[in-house]
Amino acid sequence: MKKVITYGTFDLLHIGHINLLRRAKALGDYLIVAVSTDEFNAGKHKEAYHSFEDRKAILEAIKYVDEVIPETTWDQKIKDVQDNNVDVFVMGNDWEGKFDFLKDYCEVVYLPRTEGISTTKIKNDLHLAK
Ligand code: C2G
Repeated sequence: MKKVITYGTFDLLHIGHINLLRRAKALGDYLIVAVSTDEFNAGKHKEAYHSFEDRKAILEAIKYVDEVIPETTWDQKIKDVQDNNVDVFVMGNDWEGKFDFLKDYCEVVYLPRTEGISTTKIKNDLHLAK
């Protein structure tokens, strides 16, 4: 069984997230998503609208996703890859090159981002909505 892993906040779920998850799953048979905890997000200077528990439950409801684990630190990736026998690590290409150190442990794939959508854009557009 070919196992794939990806990481992210996945707040205000949108088509960019779904495209990423669909394409990540297509690279194997089993997709693990490590979703950022609220505390970890604070470290990314991000404050998610949905709580960790809700973002986890939302991801678990997506047919491409087989398992959701917490992302609590930047440096858990090697251990996650080893502990879960992961074959492929996938991220959107806004992270191009940032996780190449994982190439010693698994395949590393950066996928093109979906243009024109982001959680930040949604928040800004809603804020401007009258
Ligand atoms: N994404 C995408 N297209 C978009 C928006 C996001 O392909 N229009 C991808 C991102 O590249 C990422 C995933 O969807 O691979 C999740 O995006 P975020 O929730 O913004 O994740 P991020 O804050 O980048 O956290 O350790 C890694 C970090 O946890 C990644």
